Amino acid sequence: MYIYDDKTRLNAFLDMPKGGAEKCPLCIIIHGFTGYATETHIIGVQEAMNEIGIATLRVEMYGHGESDGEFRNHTLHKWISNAMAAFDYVKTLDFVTEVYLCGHSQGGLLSMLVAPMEKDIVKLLIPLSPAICIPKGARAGNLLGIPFDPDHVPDELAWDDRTLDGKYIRVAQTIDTDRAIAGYKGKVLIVHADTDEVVPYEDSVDAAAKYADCELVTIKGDDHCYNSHLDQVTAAVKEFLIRQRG
Ligand code: FER
Repeated sequence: MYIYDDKTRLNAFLDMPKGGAEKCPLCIIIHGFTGYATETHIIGVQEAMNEIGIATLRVEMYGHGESDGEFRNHTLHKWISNAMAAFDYVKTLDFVTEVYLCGHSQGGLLSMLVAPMEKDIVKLLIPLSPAICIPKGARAGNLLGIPFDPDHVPDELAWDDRTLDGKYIRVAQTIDTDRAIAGYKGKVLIVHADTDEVVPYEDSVDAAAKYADCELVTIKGDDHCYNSHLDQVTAAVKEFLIRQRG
């Protein structure tokens, strides 16, 4: 199925709880930078939620997966707009009793930024290995291990076989994660591996302490996408959701 953010077509997957349900909560799930909705760790979280009676809406953001847009032109502002379009869609679904928001890495950062914007309806927030380092790195002049002058942002960032327009950096420099954290008073679960090779685990420890009501689950000895212990991630997510629902 597709969700439209004005003329941008976003590819999305709506999955209902196992065994069906007339009315149920729904969790929006967002992938990370260069990611997509059918990655193993995204499907793992989706299936875990469907198992315990929660519908999921996995949405592919601008320039990612089968959605419109070029990767090189994506920015966090476009992703924020895309996520809000997903909220508009969810608000039209009569079967939805409560809305949760979950994202991995850049999608985890996005979930943290959008939660305060939609705080009247986001009942639970679940950032997975959130890439809090992106705004920090954009301001400090280092993203993806590539150094640049943050006061004279380059036209593009190039690595491997990919390029990212400089506007990604210009936008990321403006993102205020602390303000987003302060603006969301609902319950939060952060899950992060302590040996994440891409996004610093310590940023999640700091964020968890700053949130009004946050639990941090540390996955020991795993990588950014939980290739060793995805089962521990899905168990933590399920346990949190079951406990919150009572
Ligand atoms: C970076 C570190 C992490 C970065 C992006 C990420 C663009 C995102 C990772 C992900 O979403 O998986 O320096 O720069």
